[in-house]
Amino acid sequence: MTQLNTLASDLLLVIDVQNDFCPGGALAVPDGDAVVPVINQLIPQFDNVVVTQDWHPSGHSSFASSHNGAEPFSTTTMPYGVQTLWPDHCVQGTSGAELHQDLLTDPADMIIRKGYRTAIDSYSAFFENDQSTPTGLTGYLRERSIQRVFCCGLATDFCVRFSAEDARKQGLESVVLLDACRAIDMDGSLDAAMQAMKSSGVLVQ
Ligand code: VGL
Ligand code: ZN
Repeated sequence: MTQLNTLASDLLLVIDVQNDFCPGGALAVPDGDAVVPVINQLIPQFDNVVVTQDWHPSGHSSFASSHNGAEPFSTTTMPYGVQTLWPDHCVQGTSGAELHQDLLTDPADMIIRKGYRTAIDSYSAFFENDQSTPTGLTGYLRERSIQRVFCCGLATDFCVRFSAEDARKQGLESVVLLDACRAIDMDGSLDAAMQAMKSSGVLVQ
């Protein structure tokens, strides 16, 4: 079990541990539910815990089904850049959007939802994919005097990656706990994520 020496100014950021990202879900991450017991051991080690929830309206622009003839896992160009198109997932109010039922979320201070604007996807817990629309998490963490963010959850190469990088951009220390993450790993996305996180000063351990 991972035993960390945490400080009162540390935060555990638990990213998108939702049914649709677990085996049997609409956008299943291989072995995704294996993170649940690991994260459940981490939660009691932190004074501050924030959980994120991918939370899309039906017909969201990141869904392949919203683009004529597009296949899931292809890409398109949005006004804010290249966007991967996904199977419909984490639709607001569906069981797929619910957090995994075994995740011990009671100690969480806040559950932050993201990706709820139809026209724009949001991987990061801090900014949507235009890299300028804030979720409000930076202000919340600043007011709570958080200095270091430990990231875990799903998926390593998308929402964990961009959350960890944005934490650095907000002047926070950023750590990714790999054994508490699982990756989608399409087209080399995991290698790319590892490179990008390390070169932006994220501690990957
Ligand atoms: C995610 C793809 C689409 C994630 C969310 O949680 O990593 N990936 N939406
Ligand atoms: Zn999503």
